[in-house]
Formats: sequence, C-alpha cells, structure tokens
Amino acid sequence: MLTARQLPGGDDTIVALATAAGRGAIAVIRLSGARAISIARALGASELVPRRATRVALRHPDGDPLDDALIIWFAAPRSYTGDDVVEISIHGGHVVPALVLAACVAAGARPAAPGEFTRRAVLNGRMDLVQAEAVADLIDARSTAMQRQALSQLDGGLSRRLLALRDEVIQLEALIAYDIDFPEEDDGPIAPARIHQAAASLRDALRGLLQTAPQATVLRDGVLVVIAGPPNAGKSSLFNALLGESRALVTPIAGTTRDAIEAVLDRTPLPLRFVDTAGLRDTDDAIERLGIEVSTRYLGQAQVVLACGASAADIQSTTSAITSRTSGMVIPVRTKADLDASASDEPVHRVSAETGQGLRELLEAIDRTAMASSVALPAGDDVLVTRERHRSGLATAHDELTEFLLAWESGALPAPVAAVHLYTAREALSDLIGIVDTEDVLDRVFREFCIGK
Ligand SMILES: Nc1nc2c(ncn2[C@@H]2O[C@H](COP(=O)(O)OP(=O)(O)O)[C@@H](O)[C@H]2O)c(=O)[nH]1
Ligand SMILES: [Mg+2]
Repeated sequence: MLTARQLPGGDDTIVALATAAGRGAIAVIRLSGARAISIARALGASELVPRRATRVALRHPDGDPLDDALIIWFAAPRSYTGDDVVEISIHGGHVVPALVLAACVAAGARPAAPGEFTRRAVLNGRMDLVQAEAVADLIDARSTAMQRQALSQLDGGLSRRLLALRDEVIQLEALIAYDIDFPEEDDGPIAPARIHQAAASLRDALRGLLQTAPQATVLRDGVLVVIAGPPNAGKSSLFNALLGESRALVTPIAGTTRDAIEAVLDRTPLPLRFVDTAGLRDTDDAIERLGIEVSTRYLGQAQVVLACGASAADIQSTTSAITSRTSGMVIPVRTKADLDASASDEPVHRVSAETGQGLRELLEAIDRTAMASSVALPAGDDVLVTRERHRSGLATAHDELTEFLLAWESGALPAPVAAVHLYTAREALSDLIGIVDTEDVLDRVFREFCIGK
C-alpha cells in the first residue's frame, strides 16, 4: 500500500480553513505534514506541547500582527491524518482567517485539495475508505437518523462487517486451493457440499447487507410525504405550518405554487420529506379535470400522501383522484378547521395552518404511517449500506458468488476456474474498504469532499 508521502505532493505540508467560511465567532485552520510545526513557529508559536492548547500572539512571517490564537499540536502519528497536525483556532469572519491562511502559505504550506486531510488519514492507515465516507456523511447529514448512521459507520460498524465478509471469501478460496493442491486424495479432502454450503451462506449474507440499501435511502432522504388537494385548499399553508417556517409561497390566488417545493423535517424515528406541489403541468388529464394539484411523478414515489380539502367533498375527490396513482398510504386531511366550528366525527385529521390546531396529531399520524409503510425501520445499531459505491461493490461480490455457486453445482468448470469468481468477489470487497489502493477509487471518493476536511 502506498503511504501518503509517496503520492504526488504527499511531502507537502497542507493547510486549509476547517470551519465554514464567513462570519463566525471562531475559525479553525488546520495544517498537516512534516513542516507543520516549523510553519507554526514561523507564525510565532515557539513553545507547543503535544495535545495542549497554547495561546499565541499570531503574526505573519514578515512581522504583521494577525490574531490572538489558540494552537493545538497533534504529534504524528496520533493525529487525524497520521502526520503532524497543527490546529489554529482564531477569530472568524472574512479577514482574519484569510490572513492566517496566507501567512501559513507564506511560511511554506500548500493549500489543501478537497478531502486531502482525510485522504492522508486513509493512506496513513488512520481510517479506511468506508470510515472516510462516514466523515463526509456526518458533515452532510440532514437528519438525526443519518447522523446516527454515519457515526456508527465512522466507528467501523460497516467496515467490520465488510472485513468479515472478505475473510469468509478468503477462507473459501483457501478451501478450494487445498482441494486443488491435493486432488488425488479420495474425493478430495474437502467435501464439495461443505464448500457449497459456505458459499451459499456467504452469498446470503451479502444479499442481506445489500437489502439494507432502501432503508438507508429513507434515512438519508426522508420518507416522501406528498401534499395533494385542489387549488386554494391550504396545501402550501399546511406545508409551511408543518415545517414551522415560511418556505412555500402562500397567496390567496389559486395556482401560485408553480413548481414542487421540498423540505426535510428532521423527525425521530424517520425524517420526513414533504413535497408541496401544484405540478399542474405534470398532471395527466383525469387529475387536471378534477383540479387536483399534485405531481404524478411524486405521487408514484410517495410513501405517504396527504389528501387535503377544506370540505368533505374536496377530500373525497382528491382521494379518488390519487388512489390509483400511488402505492403510498393516503391520509385524509381537512384543512382550515378554524373556519369550520362544526364538530364532526368524520375519520379525517382536522388541521388549521392558521391556529396550529391538529398539526402535532397529524405529524404523529404521519410518523406512524411512515413506519408502517413498505420500508422497515432499521434497528438503531443496524449496519446499513448507505452509498451507491457500497451497493455496487456488494452487488459485484454477490453476483460473483452466485456465478461461483452455479459453476460449483453443475461441476461444469474446473475448480481453479470457478475460483476466479471468488477472487473477483474478494477484490470488490477490498476495493470497498480501500485495502487495495486503487488510485481511481480514492479519486472518486475524495472528489466530493470539501476543502479542509
Ligand atoms: N382561515 C384559514 N385560512 C387558511 C388556512 N390555510 C390556508 N388558508 C388560506 O387559504 C388560501 C390558500 O392557501 P394556500 O396555502 O395558498 O393553498 P394552496 O393553493 O392549496 O397551496 C390563503 O388565502 C390562505 O391564507 C387555515 O388553516 N385557516
Ligand atoms: Mg400552493
């Protein structure tokens, strides 16, 4: 395996702003590499002790004062990247971080490429590729559920599972190699049935992991909840009220909402992804004639549909217009309940965007419906396949195992040829974890990272 240092530019000491740019109380600038300490010294940090915060009057190498800073040195190899890392906490905003960055560059650092810190961490064996992706997922998480998932992946949950699966492939390869090496012994020292059984259970384990991908999608993107109903039913108002802020444009003129508007509400156990859509251009005739505003595209994917109307008749026509077009669960919602004091025992949720009446109950009903809908909720510590890269790597391994089993069952291929499928399966799992340092795998993963990570 290559180390970070053997890569182009791997000897450089890199620098980046690790916090978001713009106005903020504090900004952190991170240096990593062999010269991190000497660069910090050039900026006035003469007495750093590993893992101790030191207050430093920071100045440019040419003498200009920069800021009153707090510096922590993480000595190699016990650092995020595995190299010497220096973290400089300074005041945030537009000027100070830019000046300190420029001073680091003047003292010999090179601006880091996106994800370069984490890339070095992977190359130095501080974390594997799956954990590196978890770092990105944690930062990009838009829901608590996704944050939990990323944290468990960062802790090595998925990595351990993939390593265990890879070990099983290796064991299977060893069994077959043994069989190939000693073919003359009776009918082989290893019963073919034993190899078949091991391969089949491995294939099932791969399939089981693959089948978690839809759960991960729901955790990442949220349960799709589409709001449908006639123009002026109060859909956009309901959308805003449920999300607790004014996202959709609400007006008394029918047909204001031209395009679908989406927002994710971070709910436990599952995030909810609400869609408010007029979508008249997307609807087919039947819906349009009824004047139901809903995009058929969304309707087809919806897990939950709120069939809205300010009257029982409107709810009825909405429900009948959408039921044949969605496999999602339909929840009837009587909007503008504040305008209609008549208590009724219709089985609908009565809500008012105006007064907030019934909103909490509606949200709880959506939670329950979402849980009951097609995708089973993963247990808190379940290992899930969260990325397309994982899914396609596992699918390759799974398909190779299937091919191997076919060949093994029919006896059509000689063992060394059948074993090629196992080799390919092992390679796919190795690529996933980053055991084989395929440069293009790394390039693909780190391309999406932000600078300073
Ligand atoms: N009194 C009352 N008026 C509402 C309520 N929700 C919406 N409206 C009004 O109904 C009109 C249409 O609302 P809007 O949300 O744009 O409907 P949409 O066309 O279905 O998206 C607007 O004038 C809103 O102020 C409600 O809960 N109570
Ligand atoms: Mg609207």
